[in-house]
Amino acid sequence: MALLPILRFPDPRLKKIAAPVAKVDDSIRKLVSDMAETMYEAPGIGLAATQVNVHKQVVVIDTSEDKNDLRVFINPRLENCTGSQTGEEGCLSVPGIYDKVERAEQVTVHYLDLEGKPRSLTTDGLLAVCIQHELDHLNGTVFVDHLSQLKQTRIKAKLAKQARVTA
Ligand code: K1U
Ligand code: ZN
Repeated sequence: MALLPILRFPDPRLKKIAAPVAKVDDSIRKLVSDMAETMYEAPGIGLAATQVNVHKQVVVIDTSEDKNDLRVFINPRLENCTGSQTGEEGCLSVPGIYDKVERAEQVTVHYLDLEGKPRSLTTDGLLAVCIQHELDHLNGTVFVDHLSQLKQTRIKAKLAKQARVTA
């Protein structure tokens, strides 16, 4: 296993659109393993391959308290997004920034598992939010893109200042 470097907003590589995985093979399983290690170490509750500069449709999520319920979504597709919920989101690519985002309350996601088998999951609450946040990453969208231009400008200035201080 290996820890992978996480791209930081506003890195333009976070805007790339991820390609579908043609075959779920050992290279994809190794990527998933490395992404899971990176997510747990961060720590975070989700990670999209885009964030580690791999532009393939792969997502890992674990919203459990005990960090023992790893979920893997390959080539995920959302369907039947219903209702709405608004909650604070953070992002490992936007460290130290949290803000409210409106999302669907319930979603169904179709995806491939680690054996390449088609699966689907209908869920709500935090897991539904996290799925929507991670699928946004695969489409080149970061949660701050949902905020006002004024907030985005302030966030960019804050992150640039943080980067100068830590340089
Ligand atoms: O995509 C990411 O950068 C991961 C992100 C996922 C997420 C968080 C909140 C709402 C929607 C999606 C994070 O994991 S940020 C860190 C975080 O939320 C967290 C960290 C430690 C413990 C619990 C939560
Ligand atoms: Zn994120």
